[in-house]
Amino acid sequence: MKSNSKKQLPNCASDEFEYVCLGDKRLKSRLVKLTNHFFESPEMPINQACHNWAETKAAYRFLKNEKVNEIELIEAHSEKTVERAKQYSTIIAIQDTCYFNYTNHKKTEGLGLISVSKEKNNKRFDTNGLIMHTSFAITTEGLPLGMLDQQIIARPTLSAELKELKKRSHGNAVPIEDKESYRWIETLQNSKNRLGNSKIHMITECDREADIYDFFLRAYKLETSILVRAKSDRIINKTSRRSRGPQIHLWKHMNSQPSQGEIAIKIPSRGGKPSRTALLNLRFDKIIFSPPRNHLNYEELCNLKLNVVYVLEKHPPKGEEPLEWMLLTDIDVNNFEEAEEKVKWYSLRYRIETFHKILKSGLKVEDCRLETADRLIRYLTVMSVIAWKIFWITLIGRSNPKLSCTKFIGEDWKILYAKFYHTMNFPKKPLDAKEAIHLIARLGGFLDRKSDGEPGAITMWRGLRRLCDLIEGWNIATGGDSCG
Ligand SMILES: [Mn+2]
Repeated sequence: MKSNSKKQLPNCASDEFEYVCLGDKRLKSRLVKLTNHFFESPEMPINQACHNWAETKAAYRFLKNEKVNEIELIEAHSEKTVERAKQYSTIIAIQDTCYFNYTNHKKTEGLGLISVSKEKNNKRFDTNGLIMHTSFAITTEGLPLGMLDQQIIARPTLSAELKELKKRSHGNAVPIEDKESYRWIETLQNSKNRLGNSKIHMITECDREADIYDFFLRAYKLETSILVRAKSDRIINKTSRRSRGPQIHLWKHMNSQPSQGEIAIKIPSRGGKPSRTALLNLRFDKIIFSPPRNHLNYEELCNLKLNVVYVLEKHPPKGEEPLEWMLLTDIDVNNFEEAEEKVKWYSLRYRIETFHKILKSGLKVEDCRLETADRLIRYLTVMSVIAWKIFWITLIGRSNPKLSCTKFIGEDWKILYAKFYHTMNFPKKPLDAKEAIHLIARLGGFLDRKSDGEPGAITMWRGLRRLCDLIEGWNIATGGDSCG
């Protein structure tokens, strides 16, 4: 007898937690159930995703359980990420921070401050929520492999003393371990550890927030590669620490280098602006990067040798800022091709922004009403794995169009086939990834015209949800017999 309960998608999201222990079998099987419920109905509130009251209660109990340590969940998932990464010689680990706003959830305890702004009447307005910092691994083609590390925290309030010290020294006199920016370094270290002694070349890629001397220094000590967009126009190539000679600033220096050629970069649509292809002038050089003068350990710190790749858009569209990236890396850049490669890699950084967008606009995690920050943190961890999985399915058809779709929907491709082709005469060979993904996306509203390009992640999860309904309907109609 087969039950009529909702069928899980094969190769479902809970596979990611295969290596979790939690010290308790029942706790683990609850995690598996809950993950699959959330994956099947990712945009639904917990009670709706869980189908019935007993399941809902069990889910809430799980999220409340102090034995459920989110670090353990991430470690288990990252082991899977590393398994996937092993097929590639080089991977990019994108680090970025995402802020979840729970200000309107007045009853939620333990949240931290995200930002402070002034309202029109000059009253202070606090935004409360959680801060999530992730190392998100992708291939050099942009396929998301999963997370290598993640920290979700409620920002602690700074002591008055530390606040004062920070203010006086522009942040430099505070030990890096006490600064919020330490999360970049910690995540770098964790990601590196997770890869263990595998031969994978990991390049950690960060936006301007990570333009911190201590971050470059740690990467140097860990012998791990980084690619960071520069923020500060620091003095470079100092001949000595006490030098009084002319000072060279990074931007001026790079602008005085001859252009080595042009490259074209596709900029995805953003904030209502259409996507466009930007034509960039490319320059590169080697520089010496010194520690900041007011650094706590200034005297003991070494100069770092870095490579700079600088691109500037030649003719930006009217009214638009030219695209400009000043990229700092510890990877050798000796010719145009090597410089171009770094720019291509950096242009994939928005993958992590899409990941955040899936969590916020797709999975609507900011609508979740749990009573404490700890529970929200566990919830966000599970949802991050689900968001990655949806993203992965969306893109696998692009990077690997000939892959068999059984890799992600098992034998259920036949249900998809029957739905669209109105026949039960299935071809011997399962659909390939690209075709299956287009069909799933069409269930989610994708029109699949020539001009539509490839379906996005949000359309994909809508389609996946409808596929789950189709599978369920199929099971009810056939008494649970799969069509294979
Ligand atoms: Mn950022």
